[in-house]
Amino acid sequence: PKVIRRDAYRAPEWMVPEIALDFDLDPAETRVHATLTVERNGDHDAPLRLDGDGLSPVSVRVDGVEAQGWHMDGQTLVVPLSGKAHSVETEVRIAPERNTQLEGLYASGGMLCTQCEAEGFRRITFFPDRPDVLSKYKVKLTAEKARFPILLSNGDPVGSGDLDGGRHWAEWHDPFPKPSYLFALVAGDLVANKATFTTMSGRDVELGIWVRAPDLPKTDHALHALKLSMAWDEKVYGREYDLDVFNIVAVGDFNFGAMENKGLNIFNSRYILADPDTATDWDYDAIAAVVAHEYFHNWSGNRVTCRDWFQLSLKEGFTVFRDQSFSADQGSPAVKRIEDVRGLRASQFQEDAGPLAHPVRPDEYMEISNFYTATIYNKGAELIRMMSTILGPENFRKATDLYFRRFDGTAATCEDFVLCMEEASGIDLSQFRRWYSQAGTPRVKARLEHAQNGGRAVLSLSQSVPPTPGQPSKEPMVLPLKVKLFGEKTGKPLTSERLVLLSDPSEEIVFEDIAERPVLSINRGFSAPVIVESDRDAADLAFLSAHDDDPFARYEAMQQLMLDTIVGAVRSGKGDHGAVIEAVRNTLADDRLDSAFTAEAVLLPSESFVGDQLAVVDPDAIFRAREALRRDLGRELEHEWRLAYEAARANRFELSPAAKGARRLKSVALSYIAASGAPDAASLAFLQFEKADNMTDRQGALTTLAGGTSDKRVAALDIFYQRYSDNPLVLDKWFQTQALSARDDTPETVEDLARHRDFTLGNPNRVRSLIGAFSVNQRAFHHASGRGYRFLADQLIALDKINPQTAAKLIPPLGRWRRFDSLRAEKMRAELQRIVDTPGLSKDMFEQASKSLD
Ligand code: B3K
Ligand code: ZN
Repeated sequence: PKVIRRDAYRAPEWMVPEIALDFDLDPAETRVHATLTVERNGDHDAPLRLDGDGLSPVSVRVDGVEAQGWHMDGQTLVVPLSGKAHSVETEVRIAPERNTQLEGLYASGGMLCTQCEAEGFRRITFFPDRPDVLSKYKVKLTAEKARFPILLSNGDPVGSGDLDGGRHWAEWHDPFPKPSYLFALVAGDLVANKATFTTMSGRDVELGIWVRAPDLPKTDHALHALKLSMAWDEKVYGREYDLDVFNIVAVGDFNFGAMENKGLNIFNSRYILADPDTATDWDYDAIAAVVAHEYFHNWSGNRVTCRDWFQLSLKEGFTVFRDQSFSADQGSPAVKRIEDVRGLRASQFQEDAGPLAHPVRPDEYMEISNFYTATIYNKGAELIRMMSTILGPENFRKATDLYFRRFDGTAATCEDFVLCMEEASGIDLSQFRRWYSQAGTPRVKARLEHAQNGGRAVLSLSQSVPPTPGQPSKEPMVLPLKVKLFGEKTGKPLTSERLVLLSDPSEEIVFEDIAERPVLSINRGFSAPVIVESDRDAADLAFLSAHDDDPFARYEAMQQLMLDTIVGAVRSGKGDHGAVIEAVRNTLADDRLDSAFTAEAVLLPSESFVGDQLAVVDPDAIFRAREALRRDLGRELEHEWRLAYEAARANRFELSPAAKGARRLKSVALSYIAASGAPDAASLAFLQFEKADNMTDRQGALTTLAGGTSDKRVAALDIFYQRYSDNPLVLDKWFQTQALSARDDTPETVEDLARHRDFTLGNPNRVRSLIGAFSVNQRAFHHASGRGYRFLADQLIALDKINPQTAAKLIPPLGRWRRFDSLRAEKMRAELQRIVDTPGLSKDMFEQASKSLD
């Protein structure tokens, strides 16, 4: 496959200011007629080249007459044109019901819908399918009225009517020029939960969340989140919505979370549907975050779009930052930051340390679908966050205002964004730009020295960025580190918080008048996405976990203490658990903390995060060391866990942050009670399972039971299955809970589940809930026999034929082979090789698997 390079960018040869699309919709055969108004861009005599994928033209007309001399160059339609502007018409036939890739126009649950980002539009019609070609769309949809009573597209509705033979039509016009990746249509038997939102300038917008009739009662939360998002973007960024309608449609088969098509968002149903019986608190929060994310794209992505796909983080990093800030404002900012950092470490840090590491603005790709990564999204969001920290809130807002004003209606670059940051603030970000070009997670070494009586403390900082594929050596970065010192004796702050901009390879920071031994609090709020290595010992970390006034830093100190303890135990074979137990005891006893924070703070770092600290990952040793600590925490603090459990149990079900926090702590406490080996743990869990009036409690209890050996385990899994067998989103939880189980027999269980009658490779959510979950279950996936690797490769080879995009996303766990012992590494490589050698492999899979082998 061909490699696309960022520096090969050329402006489009032809622009398409307008397009009219006429769809005759039918699942078996849909006719697509397109009329493009094309304009030569610049002085050249190149023909018009229109991207296609699996299309062959039924007819090609230029300025109303049958075209002469057109030809196909591979998948591309080449039309010679003589003048400056023409009208070009094409007609193609496509078969949505045979589209299993879920890209382009496809069928899902009886409806027809589209997914075009990044390059799906070329599977619908011939077009210059690149984000810097912006067009005004007029779309006419015709379909059988009984099967497809609702016909939606981008923009505002302009007309509809009935036709002979039971068919009807609807027409939509979108006044905002947009790239083809933002095109969407939906045809189906749908109902809407509707509301009106009045914008800041007093315009009424009709909102609609469209679902199949039985799902209507589960749409209130998404609708509410949409209204909150619209108000938040007005208040925080001054951004107002711009069409008369805003529609969201939920579909059951979707390759990722959701899609920000102009005025017609299409969502994976798991990010829309919720009621207490079927959705967890986590689901509720994720729905609000994704609704907000897609809505925020209306400005950061749609009004200002990307010049080319190398600029993807321009819209994704910025929009993730915006949705993170929104969620922080709805609940606890500290807990939100903890969750985001946990996610960043679990996915992005691993990506940055492996064979698929790439810069936030990549230099090359084979298949752009492979670059919708944690680096583009989450590290990209950290870059925006760092700039907002460096600029301060007022300058940051000035800079985003400038960006939106200057680039409205255009396709911009990451560089354009940084230039606005500089211009609005007067701050030079030359060196900061390396964050866009250098891959790899920076490491910071921090040593604090205190002259006994002199009162002066010196913080020595040094930084390095590890080599990554294609980037053997790195330049120093700008790292905004929030730092503060605390007095060990008094427990009080000795300094105010300082923002240190570390930009040299090493620097010394001096603090005067430090009267007592200081303890270092660094990278507070996770102000820079880096790995900090400090010389703080267990006592310092325990101290910070109790006294730091930044909740994130408090959490971080506890995590580091737990991590050091587990890593120490893996290395030496025996664990000293005293410091962790005392720190957790103090945290549980601190009644000023809210429950959600406490629940996060007392959770042990994941097995895979422990693995990331070791030169060679030994999954079994890590599991044993971590379980031993869990068991001791359970036993030594059994009384405290029971108190916490009982206190949380007293809460009634509601969706307030306090009640959600209580449920979170309840499930954590339950899992520690089970870890203690208490004889009544299984019956406690089973009771919670049976009596639960919400999915958070029910799934929490099921998770505890599914990870254990009690005979209640099978009963609970059966009851759960029977109760929800007609609800695909809840069945996903049933598969996932078993795939994540710590039981010894998880590899067999997962192999059996892949043959279960409810398992299908056709639905991406189901695939992720079983295969995706299993592949991040460190101990089960890395079973020494290699059966986990073989299972994953078998599934991915089969899935590649159905849905290459979803298959390719699941390659990374195999690409971690360098981190394991040679026996495992060889088995992992062999499976990657088997994938690469598979005849007819997709470009998506080839890129991921071949890069992972290197
Ligand atoms: N922009 C889409 C992601 C498209 C993924 C294409 N492979 C959703 C989002 O980030 O909001
Ligand atoms: Zn996005």
